Amino acid sequence: MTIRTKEQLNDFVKETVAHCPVTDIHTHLFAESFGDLLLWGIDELLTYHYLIAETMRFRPDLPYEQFWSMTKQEQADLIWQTLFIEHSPYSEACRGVVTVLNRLGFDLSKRDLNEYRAYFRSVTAEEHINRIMELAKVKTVVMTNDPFDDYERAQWDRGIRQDSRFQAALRIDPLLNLWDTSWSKLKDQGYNVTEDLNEQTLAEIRRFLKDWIKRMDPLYMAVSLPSDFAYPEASVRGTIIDECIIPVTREAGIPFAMMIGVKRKVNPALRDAGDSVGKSDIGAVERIVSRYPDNKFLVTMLSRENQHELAVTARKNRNLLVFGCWWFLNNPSLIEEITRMRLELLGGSVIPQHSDCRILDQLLYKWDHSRTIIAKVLCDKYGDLFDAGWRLEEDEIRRDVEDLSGGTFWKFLGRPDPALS
Ligand code: REL
Ligand code: ZN
Repeated sequence: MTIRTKEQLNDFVKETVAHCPVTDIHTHLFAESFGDLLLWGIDELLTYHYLIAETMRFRPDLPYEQFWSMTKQEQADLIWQTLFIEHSPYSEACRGVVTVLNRLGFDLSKRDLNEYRAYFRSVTAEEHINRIMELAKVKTVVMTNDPFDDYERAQWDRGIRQDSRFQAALRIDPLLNLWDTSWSKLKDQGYNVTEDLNEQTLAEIRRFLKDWIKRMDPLYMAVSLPSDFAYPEASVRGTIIDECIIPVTREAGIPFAMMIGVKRKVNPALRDAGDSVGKSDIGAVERIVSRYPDNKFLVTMLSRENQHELAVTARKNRNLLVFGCWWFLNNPSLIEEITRMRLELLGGSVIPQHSDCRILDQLLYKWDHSRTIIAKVLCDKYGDLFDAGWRLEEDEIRRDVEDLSGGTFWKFLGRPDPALS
């Protein structure tokens, strides 16, 4: 049906974006079969590292070690008291908790953590996964799977029960960022490597990657990279990228996902909350994607300053797919600015958002909040077309929204969307 008025247009866009099932291409969530790796519930929500960082700002006299020595429930109580009772929870991470509690139907006027806790104790992980994914309208999530993590490796060794809603991504940070300690972990896994990157070691790294690709069937191979990431580079990282990552991902037909711009552990006492951001050199991205036109690259960058040049670089290289507003960019003001700019430069050949959820329940807020902004930007873009005399069919809008919600991702991978089969 053709859309005839601006009002009709806005209503239809909002409705379509709000209800379109999404593929969440980067999360830290896990299928139930991974056991304790799957985090959910109120105490996990409150002890999200974003909220730990915010709490510590209001508690200058609390020694970090004292916080870490508390039980999870005590930490959650302190965070709730500090960020939700003594202050209003309008930071994006705090607002997220409020959205989740509201979407789960809790009485927010009571602000009673124990009542929320009782609910979470009363449901099983399986029930909760089904409920959250349905409410959030997320059909597929991509996990972050780390073959260097002993607990996770043990789960793969036991044999994972498949749940096609949870797809794997092979994460290899230790290989590229911490070779001086990770080479011995490869050795422990039976690969004949030495710290020196000789031909045999490089061949064994390739064997390691191929074995894990076979085992996990990942949608892509991923790494987070520091803000001073350089390419090409005569370094351990540069060598492993050229000699191992590039040929192995090309042969497997999977993208190499680079998440660039993190400064790890600027405040180690904050643990996971102690990482920060730095501006990166877009030249490194330009050089790697243009040097390997037969490889596919998924790229997200952490600093606001890199966003425009990243979108321009994607215009020049069709093997580069830009994704998400990562971490410190996942705030309404920045999502709006970045999404607007990307749609203007790239049309629908972009993945506007991923959630980065660490806790299952967060799917509710991360996607609710992002959908509202994506719809707002789309209304403006379609509205401009409307003013210029272009009349859209409902089916055309539906198609575009499906692409932005995951269709573009699956086409880039060259794989069918498992949720559609
Ligand atoms: O995948 C990553 O490297 C990051 O997204 C995480 O390290 C980070 O802690 C995450 O929670 C950010 O949202
Ligand atoms: Zn992440």
